[in-house]
Amino acid sequence: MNSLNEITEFIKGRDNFVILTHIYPDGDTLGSAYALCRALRTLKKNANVLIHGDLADKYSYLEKDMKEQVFDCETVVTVDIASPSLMGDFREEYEDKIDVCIDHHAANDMNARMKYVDADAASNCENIYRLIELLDIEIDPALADCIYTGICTDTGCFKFTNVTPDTMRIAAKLMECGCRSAEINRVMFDTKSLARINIEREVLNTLRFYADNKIAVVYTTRDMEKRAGAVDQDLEGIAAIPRQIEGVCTGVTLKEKGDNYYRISVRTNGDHDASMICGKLGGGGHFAAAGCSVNGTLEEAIKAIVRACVEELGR
Ligand SMILES: [Mn+2]
Repeated sequence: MNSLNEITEFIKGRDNFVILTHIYPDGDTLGSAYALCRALRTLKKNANVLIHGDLADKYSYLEKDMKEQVFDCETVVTVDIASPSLMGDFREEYEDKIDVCIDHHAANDMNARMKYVDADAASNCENIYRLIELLDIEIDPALADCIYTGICTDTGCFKFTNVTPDTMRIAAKLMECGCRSAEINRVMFDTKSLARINIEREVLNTLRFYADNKIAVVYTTRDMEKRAGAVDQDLEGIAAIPRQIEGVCTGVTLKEKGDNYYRISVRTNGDHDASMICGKLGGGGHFAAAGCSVNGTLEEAIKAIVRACVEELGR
């Protein structure tokens, strides 16, 4: 592990930066990368960001007014990447050439010449903010937007237990620098695709209760997804819906993946062990969130998972 001061000095002496983001890019890896890229360019250095696939529309402001630069790569930086397996398409070319790794995952197992991991940071963008402070760069509104994006998305809009007083202090500084916090919050948290709303409407129609309303079950089928025009991205977080109902201890979501084949997600309120429930059907996961797969008709699958949930409720 290196200090941020050491990394700052190293970066000052280098040029021609390639900044790598993780697969299935989220607001934190993207915000970190574009923030660092903007900062380096402010220092008159060459820098590009590499991402997997196209930048999703809702993140387009991150790269506003930035053009890809042409240069031979000299310095490789990874941001918010916890493990080589998350490097995706970039692994083959860059895995053995990483100069600087900046991250906030406790389990980080990257190999890099210099490494800074602060597992107490709610978002990697908080690390990037500190680095930019040490580089003594003035934070303009576009740069502030990038950093703010990672902080708000990794904290569920400042809602999760990972938020620290420092998280709030940095967010306050970013507001003073002119970040568009309300607009970014709206796009990240209060905006859904029409397909998502359509699938939610159908999902709510499938709602059933068991065990004195303590267990709530919903499901999606391939037909429903087709009618809604929903792709995988639109189904993200659907499993959280049944657990949101007041009084429900265990929320179950079944997703039809093939003929007589269902992927099941279980979310509990923390009093009951979701990994135990899913373990009974050959799955596993965490205490409050777990999953398993079941072969059979929809009704058979529901019966099997509800039985497992009832057993756990009675324990
Ligand atoms: Mn992150």
